[in-house]
Amino acid sequence: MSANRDRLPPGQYEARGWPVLHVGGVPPIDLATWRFRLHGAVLEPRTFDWDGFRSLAATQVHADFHCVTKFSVFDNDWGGVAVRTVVDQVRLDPGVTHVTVHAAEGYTANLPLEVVVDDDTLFAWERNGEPLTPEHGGPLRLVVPKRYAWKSVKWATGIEFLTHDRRGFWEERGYHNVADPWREERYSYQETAS
Ligand SMILES: Nc1nc2c(c(=O)[nH]1)N[C@H]1C(S)=C(S)[C@@H](COP(=O)(O)O)O[C@H]1N2
Ligand SMILES: [Mo]
Repeated sequence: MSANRDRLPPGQYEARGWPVLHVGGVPPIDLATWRFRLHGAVLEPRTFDWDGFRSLAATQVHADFHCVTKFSVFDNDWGGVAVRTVVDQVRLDPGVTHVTVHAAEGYTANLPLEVVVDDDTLFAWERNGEPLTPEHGGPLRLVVPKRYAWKSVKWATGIEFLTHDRRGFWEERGYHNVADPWREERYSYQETAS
């Protein structure tokens, strides 16, 4: 299928189905006590409960998904809230350049602010019309189609706004800070000094 080959970033293959991949176990999450925090370099931090978060304007994104371990999953229909919409709920300090997205049990990923608020990024609660299952990051995960999927943080608990870059869980452990699959930015040793 040559049309699909054009959609595969270098070194990737199309997965059958939707693999599950994460470090550690699936964290137990109770929607009654679930919270999502916007904090760090903001005028006033905000905390959402599940109903409050779900009342934000919803959106849909159609996108492929690329894991650094080389599987890609085509044609995901994600439903959730645009990251832009979430970020707009707080007033950022003028110096904000990056974010850390936090997850249950200490997993994190870092992204430049302009990347995390791109048109195709969202906090998703649904894929292909079905609620996200716990093993795929339910109730809420980040989706960043233009980056390797380790940045698509499952079980997201909040955004920390930063005035400098700070490497996340895998970025500290040898993965590339940028992680663009089309440039095959898998490992930190590929990073050029700038
Ligand atoms: N909280 C958390 N999010 C995570 C991970 C993780 O270990 N913990 N693994 C990442 C990796 S490496 C990938 S490939 C995707 C896998 O998502 P999936 O299991 O829904 O396919 O989740 C990402 N998000
Ligand atoms: Mo991954």
